[in-house]
Amino acid sequence: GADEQYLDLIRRVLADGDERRDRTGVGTLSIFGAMTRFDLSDGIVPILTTKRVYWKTAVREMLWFLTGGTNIRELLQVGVTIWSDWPLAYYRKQTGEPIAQADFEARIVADADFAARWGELGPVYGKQWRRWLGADGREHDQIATLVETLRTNPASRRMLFHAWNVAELEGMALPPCHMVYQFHVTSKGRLNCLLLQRSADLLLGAPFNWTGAAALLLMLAQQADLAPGELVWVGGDVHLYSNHLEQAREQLTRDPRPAPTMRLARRPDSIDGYRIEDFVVEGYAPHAPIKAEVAV
Ligand code: UFP
Repeated sequence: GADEQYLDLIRRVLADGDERRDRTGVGTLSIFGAMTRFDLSDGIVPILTTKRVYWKTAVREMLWFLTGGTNIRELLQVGVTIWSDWPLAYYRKQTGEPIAQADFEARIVADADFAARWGELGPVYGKQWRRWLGADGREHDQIATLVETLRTNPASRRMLFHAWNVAELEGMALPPCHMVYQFHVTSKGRLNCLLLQRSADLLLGAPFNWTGAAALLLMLAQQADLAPGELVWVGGDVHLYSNHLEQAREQLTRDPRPAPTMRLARRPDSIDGYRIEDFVVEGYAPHAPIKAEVAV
Protein backbone atom coordinates (compact mmCIF):
# COMPACT_ATOMS: atom_id res chain seq x y z
CA GLY A 1 0.00 0.00 0.00
CA ALA A 2 0.87 3.67 -0.23
CA ASP A 3 1.54 4.01 3.48
CA GLU A 4 4.04 1.18 3.53
CA GLN A 5 5.95 2.64 0.59
CA TYR A 6 5.81 6.07 2.15
CA LEU A 7 7.08 4.93 5.54
CA ASP A 8 9.86 2.98 3.78
CA LEU A 9 10.89 6.17 2.01
CA ILE A 10 10.93 8.09 5.28
CA ARG A 11 13.07 5.37 6.86
CA ARG A 12 15.46 5.49 3.91
CA VAL A 13 15.81 9.26 4.03
CA LEU A 14 16.36 9.23 7.80
CA ALA A 15 18.93 6.42 7.54
CA ASP A 16 20.81 7.31 4.35
CA GLY A 17 19.89 10.93 3.67
CA ASP A 18 22.72 13.26 2.84
CA GLU A 19 22.67 16.28 5.12
CA ARG A 20 22.80 19.26 2.86
CA ARG A 21 22.03 22.89 2.67
CA ASP A 22 19.30 23.80 0.24
CA ARG A 23 17.86 26.84 -1.50
CA THR A 24 15.51 27.66 1.38
CA GLY A 25 18.25 27.71 4.01
CA VAL A 26 16.30 25.27 6.19
CA GLY A 27 18.53 22.29 5.39
CA THR A 28 17.48 18.81 4.34
CA LEU A 29 18.27 15.13 4.54
CA SER A 30 18.16 14.04 0.94
CA ILE A 31 18.34 10.91 -1.18
CA PHE A 32 18.45 10.90 -4.95
CA GLY A 33 16.27 8.62 -7.04
CA ALA A 34 13.27 6.82 -5.58
CA MET A 35 10.30 4.98 -7.03
CA THR A 36 6.87 4.09 -5.70
CA ARG A 37 4.13 2.18 -7.54
CA PHE A 38 0.43 2.35 -6.81
CA ASP A 39 -2.10 0.02 -8.38
CA LEU A 40 -5.32 1.96 -8.94
CA SER A 41 -7.16 -0.82 -10.76
CA ASP A 42 -9.32 -1.77 -7.76
CA GLY A 43 -10.30 1.78 -6.95
CA ILE A 44 -7.70 2.13 -4.21
CA VAL A 45 -5.77 5.40 -4.31
CA PRO A 46 -2.56 6.59 -2.65
CA ILE A 47 -4.09 8.79 0.04
CA LEU A 48 -2.05 8.18 3.19
CA THR A 49 -3.78 6.89 6.29
CA THR A 50 -0.86 7.37 8.69
CA LYS A 51 -1.80 11.04 8.77
CA ARG A 52 -4.81 12.89 7.47
CA VAL A 53 -4.17 14.12 3.93
CA TYR A 54 -6.50 16.89 2.82
CA TRP A 55 -7.33 15.10 -0.39
CA LYS A 56 -9.93 17.64 -1.50
CA THR A 57 -7.27 20.33 -1.40
CA ALA A 58 -5.00 18.19 -3.59
CA VAL A 59 -7.85 17.52 -6.04
CA ARG A 60 -8.86 21.20 -6.08
CA GLU A 61 -5.26 22.09 -6.86
CA MET A 62 -5.24 19.55 -9.72
CA LEU A 63 -8.53 20.97 -11.07
CA TRP A 64 -6.98 24.44 -10.89
CA PHE A 65 -3.94 23.29 -12.89
CA LEU A 66 -6.34 21.91 -15.50
CA THR A 67 -8.11 25.26 -15.83
CA GLY A 68 -4.79 26.73 -16.88
CA GLY A 69 -4.91 29.16 -13.97
CA THR A 70 -1.80 30.78 -12.55
CA ASN A 71 -3.19 33.18 -9.95
CA ILE A 72 -3.72 32.21 -6.31
CA ARG A 73 -7.05 34.09 -6.32
CA GLU A 74 -8.83 31.15 -7.97
CA LEU A 75 -7.40 28.81 -5.32
CA LEU A 76 -8.26 31.09 -2.42
CA GLN A 77 -11.83 31.39 -3.70
CA VAL A 78 -12.20 27.65 -3.04
CA GLY A 79 -10.33 27.81 0.26
CA VAL A 80 -6.96 26.48 -0.91
CA THR A 81 -4.04 28.31 0.69
CA ILE A 82 -1.13 26.03 -0.26
CA TRP A 83 0.29 28.43 -2.86
CA SER A 84 0.03 31.58 -0.75
CA ASP A 85 3.50 31.43 0.80
CA TRP A 86 5.38 32.44 -2.32
CA PRO A 87 3.33 35.53 -3.30
CA LEU A 88 3.13 36.50 0.37
CA ALA A 89 6.91 36.39 0.78
CA TYR A 90 7.30 38.42 -2.41
CA TYR A 91 4.76 41.00 -1.26
CA ARG A 92 6.43 41.41 2.12
CA LYS A 93 9.83 41.77 0.51
CA GLN A 94 8.69 44.30 -2.06
CA THR A 95 6.56 46.46 0.24
CA GLY A 96 8.25 45.93 3.60
CA GLU A 97 4.75 45.50 5.03
CA PRO A 98 4.61 42.64 7.59
CA ILE A 99 1.08 41.66 6.54
CA ALA A 100 -0.42 38.52 8.11
CA GLN A 101 -1.09 35.65 5.71
CA ALA A 102 -4.84 35.66 6.37
CA ASP A 103 -5.05 39.41 5.68
CA PHE A 104 -3.05 39.05 2.49
CA GLU A 105 -5.31 36.24 1.31
CA ALA A 106 -8.45 38.16 2.19
CA ARG A 107 -7.24 41.10 0.12
CA ILE A 108 -6.46 38.86 -2.85
CA VAL A 109 -10.02 37.52 -2.75
CA ALA A 110 -11.67 40.90 -2.18
CA ASP A 111 -9.68 42.96 -4.67
CA ALA A 112 -9.20 41.73 -8.25
CA ASP A 113 -6.65 44.43 -9.06
CA PHE A 114 -4.61 43.57 -5.99
CA ALA A 115 -4.78 39.89 -7.01
CA ALA A 116 -3.61 40.70 -10.53
CA ARG A 117 -0.65 42.61 -9.10
CA TRP A 118 0.32 40.32 -6.20
CA GLY A 119 -1.39 36.96 -6.63
CA GLU A 120 0.16 35.96 -9.92
CA LEU A 121 2.55 33.02 -9.82
CA GLY A 122 3.91 33.46 -13.33
CA PRO A 123 3.79 30.79 -16.04
CA VAL A 124 3.52 27.83 -13.65
CA TYR A 125 1.88 24.45 -14.28
CA GLY A 126 -1.49 25.54 -15.65
CA LYS A 127 0.06 27.83 -18.24
CA GLN A 128 2.47 25.19 -19.46
CA TRP A 129 -0.09 22.40 -19.47
CA ARG A 130 -2.73 24.30 -21.41
CA ARG A 131 -0.97 27.18 -23.18
CA TRP A 132 2.71 26.31 -23.74
CA LEU A 133 3.95 29.13 -25.95
CA GLY A 134 5.92 28.02 -28.99
CA ALA A 135 8.61 30.04 -30.70
CA ASP A 136 6.17 30.81 -33.53
CA GLY A 137 3.69 32.36 -31.10
CA ARG A 138 1.31 29.40 -31.21
CA GLU A 139 -0.04 28.03 -27.92
CA HIS A 140 -0.04 24.30 -27.29
CA ASP A 141 -2.70 22.62 -25.18
CA GLN A 142 -0.78 19.58 -23.97
CA ILE A 143 -3.76 18.18 -22.05
CA ALA A 144 -6.13 18.30 -25.02
CA THR A 145 -3.49 16.66 -27.20
CA LEU A 146 -2.97 13.95 -24.60
CA VAL A 147 -6.70 13.15 -24.31
CA GLU A 148 -6.97 13.03 -28.09
CA THR A 149 -4.01 10.67 -28.39
CA LEU A 150 -5.28 8.43 -25.58
CA ARG A 151 -8.51 8.08 -27.55
CA THR A 152 -7.10 7.66 -31.04
CA ASN A 153 -3.62 6.18 -30.69
CA PRO A 154 -3.29 4.59 -27.26
CA ALA A 155 -0.25 2.53 -28.30
CA SER A 156 1.73 5.74 -28.69
CA ARG A 157 4.92 6.12 -26.68
CA ARG A 158 4.70 9.88 -26.99
CA MET A 159 1.90 10.56 -24.57
CA LEU A 160 3.16 13.02 -22.02
CA PHE A 161 2.95 16.58 -20.87
CA HIS A 162 5.77 18.62 -19.46
CA ALA A 163 5.94 21.72 -17.29
CA TRP A 164 9.69 22.42 -17.48
CA ASN A 165 9.57 25.19 -20.06
CA VAL A 166 13.18 26.31 -19.92
CA ALA A 167 12.58 29.67 -21.54
CA GLU A 168 9.94 30.62 -18.94
CA LEU A 169 11.47 29.26 -15.73
CA GLU A 170 12.64 32.65 -14.54
CA GLY A 171 9.13 34.06 -14.44
CA MET A 172 7.74 31.26 -12.26
CA ALA A 173 7.21 31.69 -8.50
CA LEU A 174 8.45 28.09 -8.19
CA PRO A 175 9.85 26.00 -11.02
CA PRO A 176 7.80 22.83 -11.57
CA CYS A 177 8.37 20.06 -9.03
CA HIS A 178 5.99 17.46 -10.45
CA MET A 179 7.49 18.02 -13.80
CA VAL A 180 6.47 15.47 -16.39
CA TYR A 181 3.55 13.05 -16.58
CA GLN A 182 3.94 10.21 -19.07
CA PHE A 183 1.13 7.83 -20.00
CA HIS A 184 0.91 4.27 -21.20
CA VAL A 185 -2.11 2.17 -22.17
CA THR A 186 -1.93 -1.58 -21.76
CA SER A 187 -3.34 -4.07 -24.28
CA LYS A 188 -6.21 -4.61 -21.83
CA GLY A 189 -7.12 -0.95 -21.87
CA ARG A 190 -5.61 0.14 -18.58
CA LEU A 191 -4.14 3.59 -18.23
CA ASN A 192 -0.78 3.86 -16.49
CA CYS A 193 0.87 7.11 -15.51
CA LEU A 194 4.47 7.80 -14.65
CA LEU A 195 5.11 11.02 -12.78
CA LEU A 196 8.64 12.35 -12.62
CA GLN A 197 9.01 14.72 -9.69
CA ARG A 198 12.43 16.37 -9.73
CA SER A 199 12.19 17.59 -6.14
CA ALA A 200 9.98 16.21 -3.39
CA ASP A 201 9.35 17.57 0.08
CA LEU A 202 8.64 14.14 1.48
CA LEU A 203 6.57 15.27 4.45
CA LEU A 204 4.36 17.94 2.89
CA GLY A 205 4.71 17.67 -0.88
CA ALA A 206 4.83 14.04 -1.94
CA PRO A 207 1.60 12.84 -0.26
CA PHE A 208 -0.22 15.69 -1.96
CA ASN A 209 1.38 15.10 -5.33
CA TRP A 210 0.43 11.40 -5.19
CA THR A 211 -3.19 12.25 -4.42
CA GLY A 212 -3.37 14.83 -7.19
CA ALA A 213 -1.79 12.49 -9.72
CA ALA A 214 -4.24 9.72 -8.80
CA ALA A 215 -7.18 12.08 -9.35
CA LEU A 216 -5.72 13.11 -12.70
CA LEU A 217 -5.28 9.49 -13.75
CA LEU A 218 -8.93 8.75 -12.91
CA MET A 219 -10.16 11.71 -14.95
CA LEU A 220 -8.01 10.92 -17.97
CA ALA A 221 -8.96 7.23 -17.88
CA GLN A 222 -12.63 8.14 -17.78
CA GLN A 223 -12.32 10.62 -20.63
CA ALA A 224 -10.53 8.06 -22.81
CA ASP A 225 -12.83 5.14 -21.87
CA LEU A 226 -9.97 3.30 -20.20
CA ALA A 227 -9.72 1.61 -16.83
CA PRO A 228 -7.33 3.04 -14.23
CA GLY A 229 -4.03 1.17 -14.08
CA GLU A 230 -0.85 1.95 -12.24
CA LEU A 231 0.58 5.22 -10.99
CA VAL A 232 4.36 5.09 -10.99
CA TRP A 233 6.08 7.89 -9.14
CA VAL A 234 9.76 8.68 -9.56
CA GLY A 235 11.33 11.18 -7.22
CA GLY A 236 14.63 12.91 -8.01
CA ASP A 237 15.79 14.82 -4.93
CA VAL A 238 13.61 13.31 -2.21
CA HIS A 239 14.12 15.14 1.05
CA LEU A 240 13.01 15.75 4.57
CA TYR A 241 13.50 19.29 5.82
CA SER A 242 15.45 19.52 9.06
CA ASN A 243 12.37 20.97 10.80
CA HIS A 244 10.24 17.99 9.69
CA LEU A 245 12.26 15.19 11.27
CA GLU A 246 10.24 14.99 14.46
CA GLN A 247 7.00 14.78 12.47
CA ALA A 248 8.48 12.09 10.21
CA ARG A 249 9.49 10.00 13.23
CA GLU A 250 6.03 10.46 14.72
CA GLN A 251 4.46 9.15 11.53
CA LEU A 252 6.71 6.08 11.59
CA THR A 253 5.12 5.04 14.90
CA ARG A 254 1.66 4.85 13.30
CA ASP A 255 0.17 1.69 11.82
CA PRO A 256 -1.31 1.97 8.32
CA ARG A 257 -5.07 1.56 8.11
CA PRO A 258 -7.10 0.13 5.20
CA ALA A 259 -6.54 2.22 2.07
CA PRO A 260 -9.39 4.44 0.86
CA THR A 261 -10.94 4.32 -2.59
CA MET A 262 -11.69 7.16 -4.99
CA ARG A 263 -14.20 7.13 -7.81
CA LEU A 264 -15.88 9.59 -10.10
CA ALA A 265 -19.58 10.07 -9.51
CA ARG A 266 -20.25 11.57 -12.94
CA ARG A 267 -18.76 11.58 -16.42
CA PRO A 268 -18.35 15.15 -17.67
CA ASP A 269 -18.24 15.80 -21.43
CA SER A 270 -14.60 16.80 -21.37
CA ILE A 271 -11.52 16.98 -19.19
CA ASP A 272 -12.55 20.57 -18.44
CA GLY A 273 -15.87 19.59 -16.91
CA TYR A 274 -14.82 18.16 -13.55
CA ARG A 275 -15.86 19.62 -10.22
CA ILE A 276 -14.76 18.75 -6.72
CA GLU A 277 -18.17 17.15 -6.05
CA ASP A 278 -17.42 14.51 -8.70
CA PHE A 279 -14.73 12.90 -6.53
CA VAL A 280 -16.00 10.34 -4.07
CA VAL A 281 -13.56 9.02 -1.49
CA GLU A 282 -14.72 6.13 0.62
CA GLY A 283 -13.23 4.20 3.52
CA TYR A 284 -10.92 6.98 4.62
CA ALA A 285 -10.29 6.82 8.37
CA PRO A 286 -6.80 8.26 8.80
CA HIS A 287 -4.67 9.01 11.82
CA ALA A 288 -4.56 12.63 13.02
CA PRO A 289 -3.07 15.35 10.83
CA ILE A 290 0.62 16.20 11.29
CA LYS A 291 1.44 19.88 11.24
CA ALA A 292 4.66 21.26 9.75
CA GLU A 293 6.07 24.48 8.31
CA VAL A 294 6.49 24.85 4.56
CA ALA A 295 9.99 25.90 3.47
CA VAL A 296 9.55 28.84 1.09
N1 UFP B 1 7.46 20.77 -3.53
C1 UFP B 1 6.93 19.49 -3.58
N2 UFP B 1 5.81 19.30 -4.32
C2 UFP B 1 5.20 20.30 -5.00
C3 UFP B 1 5.75 21.59 -4.94
C4 UFP B 1 6.87 21.78 -4.20
O1 UFP B 1 7.42 18.56 -2.97
O2 UFP B 1 4.18 20.07 -5.65
F1 UFP B 1 5.19 22.59 -5.61
C5 UFP B 1 8.67 21.04 -2.74
C6 UFP B 1 9.94 20.35 -3.16
C7 UFP B 1 11.00 21.30 -2.62
C8 UFP B 1 10.40 22.66 -2.82
O3 UFP B 1 11.16 21.07 -1.22
O4 UFP B 1 8.98 22.43 -2.82
C9 UFP B 1 10.81 23.27 -4.14
O5 UFP B 1 12.11 23.77 -4.04
P1 UFP B 1 13.18 23.62 -5.23
O6 UFP B 1 12.61 24.31 -6.42
O7 UFP B 1 14.41 24.29 -4.69
O8 UFP B 1 13.35 22.15 -5.47
